[in-house]
Amino acid sequence: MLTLYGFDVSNYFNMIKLALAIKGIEYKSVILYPNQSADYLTKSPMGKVPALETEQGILTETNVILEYLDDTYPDKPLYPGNMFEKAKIKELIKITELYLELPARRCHSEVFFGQVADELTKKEVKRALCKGIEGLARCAHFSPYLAGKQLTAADIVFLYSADLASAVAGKLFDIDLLDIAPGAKQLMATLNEREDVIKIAKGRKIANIEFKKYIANLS
Ligand SMILES: N[C@@H](CCC(=O)N[C@@H](CS)C(=O)NCC(=O)O)C(=O)O
Repeated sequence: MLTLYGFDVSNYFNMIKLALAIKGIEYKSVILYPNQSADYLTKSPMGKVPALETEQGILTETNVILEYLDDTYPDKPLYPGNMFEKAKIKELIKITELYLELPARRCHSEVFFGQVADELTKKEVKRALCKGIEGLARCAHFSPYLAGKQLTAADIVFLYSADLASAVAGKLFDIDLLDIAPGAKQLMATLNEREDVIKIAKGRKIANIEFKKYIANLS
């Protein structure tokens, strides 16, 4: 059986949980925070989560895991069969990660953990997030899903990355990020109504209590 390493507050971990839920794949979870212990580094080279243990070995990097799951469990596909269309899904995922997720992360400490980021960082992040959502708006369809009529892996990544980016933009810059991409808010609402997404959100809320204590003890 597959084993998923990570914790329920992690948006990347939740991307994999949602993919597993959509596909109805059985797995067990080992709850752990990212860490640099010698033991965990043998599993996850950067000490990050998620990591997925398969019968053949361990995989890390969320997009890699999503593709592995789709190739290995083809029921309820998360990528189209057509190679060009598949590449377009990967493009959407890459754009979401590089231009929304990663810039927003630079300000997570201020937005979620109350540690103030410096002004230059905030200026850069504000600019990057606006450019990122504008870029996504240019290549996404939002009809209703990111790439068209079918839910794909790009929607899973959008759901868990754009919500955090949007929280950063709202809290630090008073910008409604999702408003900049017509259709993005509706898609976010549609995804958030799904039972599997609601279940994951409940787990996240509960896990957040312990995670906040863990973070407070670190500082
Ligand atoms: N590129 C990685 C990023 C995963 C990631 O950043 N996970 C966070 C938790 S949400 C983490 O492990 N952070 C700890 C760290 O950056 O050292 C992926 O796609 O899986």
